[in-house]
Amino acid sequence: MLEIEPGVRLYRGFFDFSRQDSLVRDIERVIARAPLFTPRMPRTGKAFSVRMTNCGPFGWVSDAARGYRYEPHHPETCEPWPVMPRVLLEAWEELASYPLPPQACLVNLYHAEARMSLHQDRDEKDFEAPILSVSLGADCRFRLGGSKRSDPTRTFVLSSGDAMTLGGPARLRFHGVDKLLPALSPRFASPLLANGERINLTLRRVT
Ligand code: MD6
Ligand code: FE
Repeated sequence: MLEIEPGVRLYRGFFDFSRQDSLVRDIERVIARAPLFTPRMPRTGKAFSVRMTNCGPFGWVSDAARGYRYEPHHPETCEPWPVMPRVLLEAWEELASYPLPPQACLVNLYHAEARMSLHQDRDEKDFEAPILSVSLGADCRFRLGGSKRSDPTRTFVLSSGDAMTLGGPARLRFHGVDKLLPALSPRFASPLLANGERINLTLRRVT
């Protein structure tokens, strides 16, 4: 484990290739039940460049009318989110140091040109629990800032199989994804990752 800064813990290669591959198949099953959707910015309705879905009791959604929030149902199918894959629940038990299980897993699918602008994760009621992030597919340049948007930032690479927790003093730090680095991707059989895409999973406590 590499503690990049207090509360930012990076577990490089936490998932070996065969566990990454089975996790990608788990995510294919999640997407088959809960199709990817394009979230939109509050008020402006500007589309995110990533597509999203969720698994677990709650899912994070966003649209122009009602903004960022957690919902127990998919915004288009109105069905409950699929269950969280067992391997993710086990990773949370091992890495989160938190007595309760995760309540939401946000699935972000990046196409090769997609990005995620600098943000804080603060739609949860519980900031005591960390957020656990898992990366699959293409590498990316991840940007970590401070607790204010204007604070200085630094970047590092996240690769397929890496796990990272943002907790404790780092729980509310700004962060984002500058760009994918598709030349460095491992090969998965999945159509989800056939063209230099990246999947990021973030596990959260919500209530
Ligand atoms: C990403 N990650 O890696 C975006 N949020 O694609 C996040 O937004 C994130 O990595 C909260 C905690 C850890 C993260
Ligand atoms: Fe985030």
